[in-house]
Amino acid sequence: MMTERINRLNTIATQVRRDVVNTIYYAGDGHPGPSLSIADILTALYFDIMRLNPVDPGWQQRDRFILSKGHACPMLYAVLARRGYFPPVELKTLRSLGSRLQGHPVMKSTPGVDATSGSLGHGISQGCGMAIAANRRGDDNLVFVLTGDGELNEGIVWEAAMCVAKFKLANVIAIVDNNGVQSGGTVEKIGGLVKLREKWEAFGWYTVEIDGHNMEQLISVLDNAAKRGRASREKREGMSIVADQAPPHPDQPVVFIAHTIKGKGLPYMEGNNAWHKRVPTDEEREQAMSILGGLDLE
Ligand SMILES: Cc1ncc(C[n+]2csc(CCOP(=O)(O)OP(=O)(O)O)c2C)c(N)n1
Repeated sequence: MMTERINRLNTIATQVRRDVVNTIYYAGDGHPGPSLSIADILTALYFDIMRLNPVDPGWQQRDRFILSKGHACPMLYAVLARRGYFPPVELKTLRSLGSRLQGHPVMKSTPGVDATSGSLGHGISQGCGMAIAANRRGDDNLVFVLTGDGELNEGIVWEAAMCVAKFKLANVIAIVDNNGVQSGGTVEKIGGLVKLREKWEAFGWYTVEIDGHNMEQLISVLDNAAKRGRASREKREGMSIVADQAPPHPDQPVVFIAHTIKGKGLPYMEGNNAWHKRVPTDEEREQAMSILGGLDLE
């Protein structure tokens, strides 16, 4: 049963990787490396973990997802299309005038997009507001926020992280796409971002390091975090996230530091930052198709 579930999700992750290559190829612009980095995380969320209704994207009880590193939206669009929010063929319109699929996510344009992003740094802050609103309404929906690691150079991230912990927003689940690289080089060299785990812990968050490409691990920890996030404070007591770590305090928000590889899935892109923002040539696209298989955008 578990194997079937993992195999199904891994097949979808491969399909959406293929979609991203095609989408950026047709658009003639976009960010393939940052998108492939988050394929497995988004597949786990949208096809297994989140409470959603693609037929009614504005459903109030839905879980929210904020792609704080908005430049990776080709992957968000691919996942939304395959999940049924709009036809996959529409992915071909990425970045064209009048398209619902702009180069960075726009919540009022695209069905399924919960937050406008692109200017880095704002996702945790947006999530903080959405989580407070859910609590005030008495809803048990969750707010997932995915940030880049280079993005954590933005000061507002830490101000917002402090607020989420202060307001005891256990309904926020953050994931850091910790691929170690940003547009201009390594994250450590550019912003001096070190001791990430200790930083989040110091800001009051329960911090778990995971392999962001291991589907089995992803769904296990995200499932635990989601069940905990929906539970009452009383029931959260003692609910654990991973076997080898003590459970969080019932008031703590959870952050996953997901170790990932930029460009994951295509060996010629993996760890090569030239693919931060670049369009595949005809040959490179063909090569990607032969590695990833699956369906075209139609
Ligand atoms: C406020 C702001 N500053 C700069 C940029 C330009 N920018 C786009 S992507 C990027 C790098 C982001 O790095 P990271 O968060 O590690 O994401 P990844 O490259 O892994 O996708 C930068 C600086 C931006 N979009 N917003």
